[in-house]
Amino acid sequence: MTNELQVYIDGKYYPKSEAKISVYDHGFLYGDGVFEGIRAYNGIVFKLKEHINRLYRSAHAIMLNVPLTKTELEEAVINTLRKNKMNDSYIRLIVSRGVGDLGLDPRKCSRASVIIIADTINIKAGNAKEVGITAMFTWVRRNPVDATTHEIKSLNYLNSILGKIEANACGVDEAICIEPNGCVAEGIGENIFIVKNGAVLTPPNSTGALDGITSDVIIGLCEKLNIKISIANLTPFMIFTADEAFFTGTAMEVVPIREVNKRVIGDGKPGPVTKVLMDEFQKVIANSQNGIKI
Ligand code: PXG
Repeated sequence: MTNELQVYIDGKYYPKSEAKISVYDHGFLYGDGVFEGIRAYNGIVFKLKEHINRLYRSAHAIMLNVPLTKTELEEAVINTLRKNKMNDSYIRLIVSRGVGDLGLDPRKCSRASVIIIADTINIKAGNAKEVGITAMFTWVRRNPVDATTHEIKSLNYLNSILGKIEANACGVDEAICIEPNGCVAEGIGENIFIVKNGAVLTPPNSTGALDGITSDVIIGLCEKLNIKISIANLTPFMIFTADEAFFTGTAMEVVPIREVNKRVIGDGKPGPVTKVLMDEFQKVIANSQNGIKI
């Protein structure tokens, strides 16, 4: 069993088959906790500080005390990768409210738990980057900003899962989520962008979309490359009639969208601006300097 993945739970490592948390953990009982999905490429954890900062913002919003400092958390992520001898990985960092009783009151949970899973990244996307994926607007509205907004990366992802169930049932690759006012928010675990007349547009976080780390890189790249970039409310009509559309996220990176609710986007092929941004994103990964070598 020496080759088993080692999972970090509260300062100790457990083989994957023995890495367990209590059924009384409020993360399990109520989705009460926060998480991050992080990638390591060739020995560097991509945007680790940004992910840890976002985790802390999510925790702050739900009044969850992370039991480690940001530096300790960074070290714990790096050490988990070292322990597993992993240079390329998909890392799941979780801070759960911890063990309480069966009531909702988080005061019963005396200590939050930190869990770090460093797994291999399994890109099932096939040739999605070359041909694009299909998407659909789902009937499931995004969690409103005055509810369990997706600005908080909480353990409560049922909203996204409902979107995915709908996409699966319709034979479509990914769901796009609309916020309660009717504007487009994001994918189920990706931010969304369109290109219209050479300009790039993406919705504001006030639609309840997550402040994506990949999307921040893309916005920065547009600025660097002198591509006009606007943060603007997007309607479903604007998506249908876009010249190009794409998703961004840690897991899928940048992926073109070729069809939305059976409307072909542009000419149905990855467009020129999308292609430039996909290439430039790969360069950012390759030149990534802000990581600690694993
Ligand atoms: N919006 C939401 C709601 C997300 O959960 C993104 C956007 C993209 O953000 P980043 O920072 O990754 O560019 C996410 C990302 C997966 C997966 O395996 C992805 C996410 C969560 C759970 C699973 O694709 N989050």
